Amino acid sequence: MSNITFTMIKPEAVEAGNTGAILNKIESSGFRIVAMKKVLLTKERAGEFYSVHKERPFYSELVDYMSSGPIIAAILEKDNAVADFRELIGATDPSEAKPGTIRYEYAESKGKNAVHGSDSDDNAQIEANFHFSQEERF
Ligand code: DAT
Ligand code: MG
Repeated sequence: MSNITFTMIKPEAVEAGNTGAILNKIESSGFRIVAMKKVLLTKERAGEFYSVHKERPFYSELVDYMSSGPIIAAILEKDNAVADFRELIGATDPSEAKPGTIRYEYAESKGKNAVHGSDSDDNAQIEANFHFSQEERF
């Protein structure tokens, strides 16, 4: 059965002009773009999105970074979308990401790691709903 995941292309990758290359990799890996937009998150919105991490030491750095420039937010559809997308993006720390993964190719550091990917089907739904209404999905 086809299901969804949620992704963001993060500020450093958008700023570096890697949006097209990353979207090409996503589509050529079999993901269908259901919804997509470019958006500048306020600190408040970024903080809400990452609220599960609010007790972690890197939380304020993460919120500052994710609100520092525009991101591309998208809902992606594929069989086994969540797990397959985590495989495509690679490890959180790009120095541990496998060659060929998006983070291996485009991430700058563990914090500035080019892309977000949902970690479960439940979180994919929550994150997709955070950014998109039903009317924005095709
Ligand atoms: P992932 O994005 O691979 O799911 P995560 O959910 O553990 O990783 O963390 C969310 C984001 O927070 C991650 O993409 C980058 C940032 N981050 C995680 N660990 C970090 C650390 N030790 N130092 C700085 N930023 C970190
Ligand atoms: Mg995560």
